[in-house]
Amino acid sequence: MKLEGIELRRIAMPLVAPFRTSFGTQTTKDALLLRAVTADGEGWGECVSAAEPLYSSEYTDASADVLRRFFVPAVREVGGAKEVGPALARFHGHRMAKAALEMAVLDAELRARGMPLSRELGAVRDRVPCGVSVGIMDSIGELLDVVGGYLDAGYVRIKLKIEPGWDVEPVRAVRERFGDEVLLQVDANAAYSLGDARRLARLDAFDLLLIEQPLPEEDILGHADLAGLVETPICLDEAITSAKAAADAIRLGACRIVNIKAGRVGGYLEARRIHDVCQAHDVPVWCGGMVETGLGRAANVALAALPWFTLPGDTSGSDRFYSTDITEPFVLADGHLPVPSGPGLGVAPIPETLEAVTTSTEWIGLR
Ligand code: OSB
Ligand code: MG
Repeated sequence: MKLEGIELRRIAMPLVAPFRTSFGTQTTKDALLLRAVTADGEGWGECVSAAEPLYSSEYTDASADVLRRFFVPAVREVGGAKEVGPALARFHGHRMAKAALEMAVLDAELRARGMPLSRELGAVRDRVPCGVSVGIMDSIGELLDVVGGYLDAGYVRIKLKIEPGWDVEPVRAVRERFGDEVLLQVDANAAYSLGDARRLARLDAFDLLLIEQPLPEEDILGHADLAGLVETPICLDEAITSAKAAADAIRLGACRIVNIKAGRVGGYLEARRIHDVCQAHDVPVWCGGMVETGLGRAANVALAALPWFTLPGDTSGSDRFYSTDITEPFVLADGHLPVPSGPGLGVAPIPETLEAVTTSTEWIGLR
């Protein structure tokens, strides 16, 4: 495989409804797509960084900048996706940009080989059960309406975003309305401190699957301490930046469950290594989401089909966020999404739809 160049493409897509988390409210998706062009065809990557550095230190303009200045030139000679990570290893951070570049090269390579991403990663399922991430609402009544709609749509697991002041009461209300059978979990996006342990322990009464990332990204030991103060399993998201970070967090007792997001950890190949590390330690994993378009969604569904993804992921249907996706939409059937079976991602942007949401393009030639 020889890379001829990478196209960077910025797109803007409205969300069907504002998505509020403890770190902010998102109303549009301002995304960066990569198109890897090779002599044998092309491949697509999606960078999951957001417009502002609120979830992590990365943000879209910075991802585009580091790609054009450093990462794309550094992969000029790579012969395949496996070489992308090593070629970028000397550069610190910017894992979302690294992941997007690796994804584009991987898609191009697999398409050329006629190999589906799911099979390349080691998937064992042809469909995956789907959960949905539910934002913070203005009222409990509104929350119950939204959760009821998702349950009617077939979602098999509900994740409630929480923050101080929006935690015990919404969880109680959802349990009271929809019953104890619903698989339910919460995600704090680092909004708490160890001093909130007694508050978080009140969630133990509601039989939650997990509490996701209650404390700041760097606070591994804090999570280990918190794990001794609450019964609900702690799951880490932001803190798990690599397979090594996952192994360390597990050894320190900071988490009993891991959320795997390929973008956060530098790519789908590192995501698979985290899957393997967690399986070796008997720590369940599930596939997180970053409000992806159909491109990232396709790759997430492929990843979620690996054997140790034993909990439903944030692999919701396209219509969770978008009225029109840039690929054929992912549509829930009986609470599941089908794993694409075509080569590479198995999906590609629909040219007219992509054009309609594109705000700029830039070609970085390598020959
Ligand atoms: O913490 O899991 C998170 C979305 C954006 C940034 C961070 C997170 C999320 C989600 C998942 O909750 C949303 C999705 O389904 O893509
Ligand atoms: Mg999270």
